[in-house]
Amino acid sequence: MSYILTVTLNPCLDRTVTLDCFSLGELNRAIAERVDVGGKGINVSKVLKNIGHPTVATGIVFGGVGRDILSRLDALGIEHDFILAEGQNSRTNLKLLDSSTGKVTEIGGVGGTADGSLLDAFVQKYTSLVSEAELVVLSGSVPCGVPNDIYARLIEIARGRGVRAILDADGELLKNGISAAPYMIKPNIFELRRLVGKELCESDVVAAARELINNGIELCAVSMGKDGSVFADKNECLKVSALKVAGGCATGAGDSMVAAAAYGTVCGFDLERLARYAAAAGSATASKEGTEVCAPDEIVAGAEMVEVNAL
Ligand code: TA6
Repeated sequence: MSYILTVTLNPCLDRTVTLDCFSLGELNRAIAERVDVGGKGINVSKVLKNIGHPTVATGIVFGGVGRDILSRLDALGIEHDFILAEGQNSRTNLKLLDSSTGKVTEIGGVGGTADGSLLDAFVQKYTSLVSEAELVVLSGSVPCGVPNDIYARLIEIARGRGVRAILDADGELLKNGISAAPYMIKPNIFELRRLVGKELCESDVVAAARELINNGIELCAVSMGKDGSVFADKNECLKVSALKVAGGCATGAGDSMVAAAAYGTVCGFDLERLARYAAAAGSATASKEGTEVCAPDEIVAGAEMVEVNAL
């Protein structure tokens, strides 16, 4: 049976530490702490697993932390096929949640370095896995040593095998990836601002999304947190509201949007249904602790509650 392949070149352990009130430069005592396996592509696979849709996670992991990541994927029942490199460690990302403000301060850890032979081994594995996939999600940052045109290269390999690609990246990785015209991209508002090089009001977001559609992207989604999201294809452009959530940690919300969009794509959803599912998935995950992700019944229920307006 085919599957949605997710690529996480720089997976991580997400350590979320909850504080009463974060005081910079002082001793802060945690009131709660949890560790989740993370990385954008892995978070996408978590949601697809919850939905019950076949998924395989691949990428590169390093050392003992890497083995911990793989054992956590086993515990979640997520099928995976990573390159495991010794001598370094995959990163641990720290998220400090200040419960007095709800704000999360993130500190991205230092991971391993993927030199030429290690990256070649991954590309060889990827080429084999993507040949059997129905769709591929390329997501997140990359380790030191990986060139910033890697996603463009992986998109071309997928296209050569008739497989559509969804890209969720930032900076040069996103810019170079767009040049390979993936099927869909999902920048958040900050990533889109960096891509176009200017501040963006909502009408600017719509114009930027439409410009990307005119340049070969078939579906552009822009996530804007509590301000909702915009979904554009060559026929229409929709603004979707975000559901109000109490508490939780927004980490992984964008990944859940990507997962629901990937699911909607392979299921042949129209734009509105895909957008509703994606927005509901993002809102549901934002209500969870750490990088816990949404459940299918939350997606279906939330999809009926979000507001959709044609722009
Ligand atoms: O979107 C949430 C998340 O996947 C977390 O796991 C967090 O560690 C971060 O994104 C990793 O993103 P990056 O772009 O650094 O690969």
